[in-house]
Amino acid sequence: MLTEPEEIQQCFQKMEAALKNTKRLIVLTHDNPDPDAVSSAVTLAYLVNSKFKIPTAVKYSGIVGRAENRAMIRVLGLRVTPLKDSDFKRGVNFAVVDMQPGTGNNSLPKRQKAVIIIDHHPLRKTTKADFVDIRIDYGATATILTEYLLESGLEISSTLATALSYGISSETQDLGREAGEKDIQAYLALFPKSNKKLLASIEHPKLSRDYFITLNRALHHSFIYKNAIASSLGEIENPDFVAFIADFMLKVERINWSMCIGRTPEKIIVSVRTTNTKGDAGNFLRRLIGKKGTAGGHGMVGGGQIICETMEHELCTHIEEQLIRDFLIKLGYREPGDMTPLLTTEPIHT
Ligand SMILES: [Mn+2]
Repeated sequence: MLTEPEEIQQCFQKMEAALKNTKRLIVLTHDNPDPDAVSSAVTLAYLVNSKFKIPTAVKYSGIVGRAENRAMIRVLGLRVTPLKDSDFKRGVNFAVVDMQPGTGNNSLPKRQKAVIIIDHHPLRKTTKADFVDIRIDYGATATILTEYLLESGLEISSTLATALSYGISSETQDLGREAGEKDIQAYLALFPKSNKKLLASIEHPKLSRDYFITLNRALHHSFIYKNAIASSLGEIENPDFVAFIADFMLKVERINWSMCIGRTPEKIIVSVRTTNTKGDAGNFLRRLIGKKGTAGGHGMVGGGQIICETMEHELCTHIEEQLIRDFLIKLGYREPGDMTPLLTTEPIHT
């Protein structure tokens, strides 16, 4: 069952109150936004604009790297643009979706408070806004926004329905990962309104040659130890590749835990995935990264980053190797010395 209409109506009232001094609202996603973040942001922007007559814009930092995510923005013609310094003006307020300020995965400056926060990650102690809606039992933030949209009485365009459908399905790996009844119901409600042809073209995009080059590198730099796989990509241009490889390597038979590390000029980026529904990947990664950086996530998905702009190359490499060792130790392996290359030609005995 979806959330009771009365409850959603109360959310609208609180949201309207939170926006009373807002002349213009910028809806900000986390950095390098994924389909859950983008679809949630465009839906919130539409709701606020249509219901409360406040001009809105959707902004992000970082890059949209994954081919599917780029395709989604392109084929649906979604208006999302990079956040600029000039966006910070008097009367302009911020809403954030699919993230919470101070997590390390977003570019909302410390001095800028958000008036609205809508998210499905665990509530942080520091999270404060005039309107906060955090539902950690939801597989996707897009599910929360779908409930809002369904209850708003506004027209649901096929563009929004398609974006939200893809937001939910990609975030939950086709409703298989961390999806609950609400995610399924929201997806079903959107299904008749979504454009299947566009959805298919988003899900099966053309891939750049750079994709194959990085994939090749990932295949050659992936190592297996018992039920765990670790992939080290070195320097990458597209930060999204780290999460993609972490997901992809979980497909290897007998593997239950996957970690991928890559490095941009600014950050070491780490993704952890597990098939263990009680794996608590977000906390797992937070403990793994510790004070070196920031991390978050949910049960089967974790992401983190370590700022490395001013670090020597060797130190970065050392940190990455240490992370892989700690990853295995945290999984309970005492002597994680010999990892087998994924592409070994030797028969593997397990
Ligand atoms: Mn999400």
